[in-house]
This record gives sequence, C-alpha cells and structure tokens, in this order.
Amino acid sequence: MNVTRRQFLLGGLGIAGGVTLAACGGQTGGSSSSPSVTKAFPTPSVLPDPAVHKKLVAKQRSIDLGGIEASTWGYESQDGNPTIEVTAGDILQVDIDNQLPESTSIHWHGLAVPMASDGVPGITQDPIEPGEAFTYSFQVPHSGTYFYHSHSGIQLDRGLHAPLIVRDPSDPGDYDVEWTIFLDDWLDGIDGHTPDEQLAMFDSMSGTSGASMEGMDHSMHNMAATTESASTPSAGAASAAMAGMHAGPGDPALGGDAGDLAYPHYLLNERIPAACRTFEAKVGQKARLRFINAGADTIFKVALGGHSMTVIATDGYPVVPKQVDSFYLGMGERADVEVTLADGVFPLTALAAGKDGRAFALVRTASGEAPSPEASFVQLEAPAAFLTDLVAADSARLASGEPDVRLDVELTGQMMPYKWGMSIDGDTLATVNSGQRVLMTMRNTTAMAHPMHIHGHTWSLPDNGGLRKDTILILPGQSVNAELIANNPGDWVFHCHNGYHMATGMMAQLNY
Ligand SMILES: [Cu+2]
Repeated sequence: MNVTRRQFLLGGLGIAGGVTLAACGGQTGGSSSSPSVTKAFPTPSVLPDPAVHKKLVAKQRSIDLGGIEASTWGYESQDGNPTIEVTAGDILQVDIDNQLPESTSIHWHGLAVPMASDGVPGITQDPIEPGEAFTYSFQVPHSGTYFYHSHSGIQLDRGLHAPLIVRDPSDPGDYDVEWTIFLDDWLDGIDGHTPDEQLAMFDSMSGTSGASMEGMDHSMHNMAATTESASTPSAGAASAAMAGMHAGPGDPALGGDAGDLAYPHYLLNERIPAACRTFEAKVGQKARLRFINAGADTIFKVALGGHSMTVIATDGYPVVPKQVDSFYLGMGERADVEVTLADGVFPLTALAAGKDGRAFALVRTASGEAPSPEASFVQLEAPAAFLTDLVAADSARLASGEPDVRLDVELTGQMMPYKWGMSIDGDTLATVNSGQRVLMTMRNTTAMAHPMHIHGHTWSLPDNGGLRKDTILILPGQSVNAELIANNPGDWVFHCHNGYHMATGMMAQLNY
C-alpha cells in the first residue's frame, strides 16, 4: 500500500490527527563571508507553471514547545504549513516576504539548484532586507528528504527552517505510514536568550575582539547561568561549561567535544519530551521515517525502542539497506529509515550526543502505558552506526573516474580562543573548471566533529562505498575523501553545519 498524501500530512509537523499531543511520562543578517560585496548577482528566472507555489512570511512569532512559549523567528506559510512537499522534476516557487528586523535568505539544503536560487547572501544573492521580498524558483532536481533554512548570520538557530520532502515519481514507496522527524536544539526566546547573544559571547572569546580573560570569565558565567536557568537543569553541564566550555559529558564515539552549547531544550517536531508527539499506526504496518537534524550545534543519537531500523537513504540518495539499532545524525544530515511496527507503545529517542538532554516522541500501535522520556532501552544503549558506514545503492553511484583536480581541505580551530576555520590548499577559495572531477580531501585537525556541507552538489565518497552525501560528519583526526563533478556552474560555499562555526569562519568556496 502506498503512502497517501493525507497520511503524509498527518505525519507532518504540527498537524493534529495521526500526530497527537500526548502527556508523556541582530546584529547581522548578512552572510558572515562578505556582506559588503558589491557584485551583481543573477536573479532567479521565475519558471512558468509551478507545481508548488509557497508564500512564506519570515517574521517574529511565538511557538508553543509544549507548555513553554518561545519567542522566535519563523516562517508563516499562507497555506498554514511551512513544510514543502513536492515531486522531483516539479517547478517549485517560493515567495518570501521578510518581516524580520534584519536581512534574511533561504537555502534549499541538499538540493543542487541553480546558483541564483541557492540563498547565500553575499555569495549568490543580495541579502533580503527587512520589508523586501524575494522569489526563489527552480526545477526540483532530485527526490529525497531535505529541509530549507535561513543562511543569514546565526538565524539557523532560530525557528527559520522547515522540512522539504521531494517524492520520486518512479518510486511511490512501499510503506503504509510516513513520518517526518524534525530534530532541533533550542535556546531562542528561552529566558530572554537569543542565538545572536550566544554568537556575541563566542565572538568575545575569539581573542580578536580585544576581550580580556576577565571578559571570557564573565561570558562563561553567563553561559553557566543559562544552563542553570533551563527547565531541566544539569549541574554537570553547568560546571562543565564553567570549567571548559564543554556542552556536556561527551560521547567517546564522537572522539572529542560534543558541541559548544548545552541547550535548555531539544525538540522533536517542535516539542519538548514532556509534551511529546505521538505517531500512531497499526501493528505490522511498515513506516518510513524521515529524520532531519535541523539543530545548530547538536549531533543526535537516534533509536526506536523495541525495533531495529533499516536505513534506506541518506541526504536524498539511496543506500544498500542496512539494519541498525541506532545511528548518529549530524547537523544538516538526513536519514530515511524503514521499520515494521511491533505491538505496543515505543520510545523514539534522539539523545543529544555527548550532552545532557534528548528529544523524544512516542510510536503507538496499541493501547498501553507510555514509556517515560527518560527511560533507556537496548537500542539506545547499543553503539550507534555512523551514516558514513553506509554504502551507496547502485542507482546512486557516480561513474568511477580519475580526479582532474585534487584539493586539500583543512578544518581548524578550537573553543578557546573561540576560532574555527577551514582552508583549501591554504586559501578560502578554489577555482576549478566546468566538467572537472574534483576530489577534496577533508582533514579534521580539531577536537570536535564537524558536519561538512556543500552547496549545489552531492559528494560521492570513494572510500565509503561510493556513498552520496551533501553533509558529512567528520570526526576529530579523521580524513575523508569526497568527490564531485563540476556540473552546476556557480559560486558554491561549503562549510561546517554547526551554525556557530559557520558564522565565525568555518566556510570556504568553490567557484567555476
Ligand atoms: Cu564545525
């Protein structure tokens, strides 16, 4: 039985019905790169007869995280649902009206769209200033699980993001229900905090703004206070923040620091664990779960109690199906998973890896008592798979070939002083030629994992079974080879998808 549109919508974000509520036990809107650049940017050609025409307003709004009101910035859609559902090959048009107090942009994360619609202010377009509008228009190039988000400043860590699901017209999918699982780390509007304030704090620790050690101490105390004022206080996280800016106890499998920030909340489809979503289905039904990590600084470890999961795709491209108990999902990564549902009520848990906290929902096929959000279970305690352990399905493979260009990419930086960067052969810009096969060797010299994301392309990982990824989680000390074919001319950024790392310089550019 194929999934129907109605089932999909019911499984979508913030929609009542199949997903019900249950009591569970600026300062700169421009790109950090070059906001003052004066080059003339191509304007997206508005294509005729869009199959989906979305009208969004970016605005200040309040959202209910489950009894906690958060004042944030988000997208209001004229049709009531900012999730975009479209079929590969369709024309998608999105009109964005910027009612925010600062400039903004939209990036179609993972989709190889023409440069004019890629949404990076200062690189592919002028910032969309407050009160201005902009129209993105493109033919959707590929099926899969994607999302869209602001690419301006640290707006990624606000509510300016939503799922983008692209159906494959030749593969309707052999499953009964479909759920989109949107994971996020959340601080915006909690106790008056904002991502811009966090970014300013990190900037004050960069050693380049004239901040003294005294200033750093002050910042650290602010951070500890932030943690302590959270509704799920963790003395461990607070003292760790005081001691060394660690975001939590760490996860040995990630090989270093878990992230930069202990967030007050981790969300699954905009809900805290205490007011979680429930996904309902019938025993024996086959479910497709589309996981998206929209967080700015949190790698999630995902598991479903009572089930192993079969990963069938990542970043929009099919893989040789692999059964896992749990897996890591870095910021910007997506994974499509199939599960045949057992009889009962099951915890769907996304641990904030290496931090104190989790996102949570319930999967219910029967009446019965719901497990506590805090409960652990076999699959959650099992070692988690990395998506880079997957192998590309034959249909997803790039034809093999010798690279025409080899680029050495080095990831650098540390927490103290707070400074993150990257270079390509010692520079921040590389120029190649159209049609070339480009091999990037990305070396992580830091003590933290970085999810590296490229625009306009999907890499092929020759040493990882030809796996296709647009976002690759690279562990401390790890080196990853990633190839692309230069077949989408333009100026393309690639960067760490930790919002704070990107905003403070972990970004480079590939032009052709
Ligand atoms: Cu990073």
